[in-house]
Amino acid sequence: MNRRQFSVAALTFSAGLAARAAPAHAAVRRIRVKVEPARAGARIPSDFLGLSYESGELPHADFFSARNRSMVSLIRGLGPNGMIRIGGNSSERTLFRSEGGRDIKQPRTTFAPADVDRLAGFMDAIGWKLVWGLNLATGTPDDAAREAAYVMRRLGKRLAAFQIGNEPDLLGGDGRPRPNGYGVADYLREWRTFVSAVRARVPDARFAGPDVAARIDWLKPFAEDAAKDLAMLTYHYYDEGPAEDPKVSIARLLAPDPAFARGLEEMSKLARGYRLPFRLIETNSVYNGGRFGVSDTLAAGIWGLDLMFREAAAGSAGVNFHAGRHRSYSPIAQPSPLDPYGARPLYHAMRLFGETARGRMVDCTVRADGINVAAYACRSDDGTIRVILVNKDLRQDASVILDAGTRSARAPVRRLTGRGPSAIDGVSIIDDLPLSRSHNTFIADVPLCSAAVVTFVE
Ligand code: BDP
Repeated sequence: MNRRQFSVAALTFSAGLAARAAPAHAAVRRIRVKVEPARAGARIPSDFLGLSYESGELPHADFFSARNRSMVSLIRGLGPNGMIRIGGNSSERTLFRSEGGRDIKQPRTTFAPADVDRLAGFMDAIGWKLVWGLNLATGTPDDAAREAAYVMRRLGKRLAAFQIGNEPDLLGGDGRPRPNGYGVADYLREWRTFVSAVRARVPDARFAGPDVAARIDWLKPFAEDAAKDLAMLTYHYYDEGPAEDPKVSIARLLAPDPAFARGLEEMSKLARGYRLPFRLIETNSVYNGGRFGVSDTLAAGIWGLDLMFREAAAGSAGVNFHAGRHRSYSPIAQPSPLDPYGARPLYHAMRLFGETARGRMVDCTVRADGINVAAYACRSDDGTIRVILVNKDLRQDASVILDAGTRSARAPVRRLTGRGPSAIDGVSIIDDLPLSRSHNTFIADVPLCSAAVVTFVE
């Protein structure tokens, strides 16, 4: 399976949706949600939230810098713990130029010790952990070892793991850095060489991988061989793409993607089997940088909120949204070069997740025939139950009959909302009137393309 096959699956599915398109804005739909607070699932790690950035950003003096105050304060606004991952396609083209570094033509970006020092200041300012991607495609094991040694020296206390290569399942093919047919066995062979070189200089280095774009089937052979060296298993996911494809749309983004569901189930099963955490270390709505009018809208925020809770419910250790100063899918972006960084709808989704996802996920079932609504619940260690209702439908408002399994009489509501699915500005988290109990249930209205978090304090 590769990216193209992912896209084909999504395409077929949305064609099906169009065929049974309802008239615009049908009536409110009643659905039922039932929470079982005693049936606890996965614990949500405090560093679940994450951002992913290109290594190519490292040489830009104004980016990863403690002086980039607007970005620092937005990241801090997401919570005291989280994970920054540095890697992406550009990590396969960068070279660390320490004293004595090779001067080769191939990598397009070089970065220096001073860039790593500046990043260390930035990381201290935000207080998050770090995952660092090393160049497998165009670098040597020796380059990687020198780079790792310096990164460890400056960022060791924050470093969760190194990764070796970005999306190695896409490395092989015509015009690519590896021959056609490059498979997981080839990758593992190279991976081992890199691990040995890095360990020779950084004996206690920890690794994460394999960072696949789509080949979830690489995970098993990889874990089988590498588990003892791994801090976590990682994979990537983009819902739609490429960005230039005219078919990319909000409707397709919000439609369920069965391939994602299968991948997540597989990851979760495998990680449990190897007793390793797993993390969606790079994701976003539309690959090739995102699509303006889709990736920067309320709909993308709703998509991202749903994705995070699905991952949490499946036992994932976290989600890193891929970002960059001008990319349309970036949760934090700079509207134009001299502006401070600002929050996009996806950022508000991350913030709402951070405020809500406490303790453990608990069982929550939704009966929502014919409407695209998801529901999740978690129970914090003090017993507070929070229910997350995500209406991904573009045509129907939902009226949720909610049985939260608690004795609370009143339940405050917070919403992620805006002026409509394609809203870019004015998307925010708002407090709404509390719900009151009637018999054993609460009724929560969740308009199309919005989300509500209902909190039950016993
Ligand atoms: C991913 C790459 C990342 C890209 C992103 C995209 O890892 O470097 O920036 O796709 O296409 O596959 O937006």
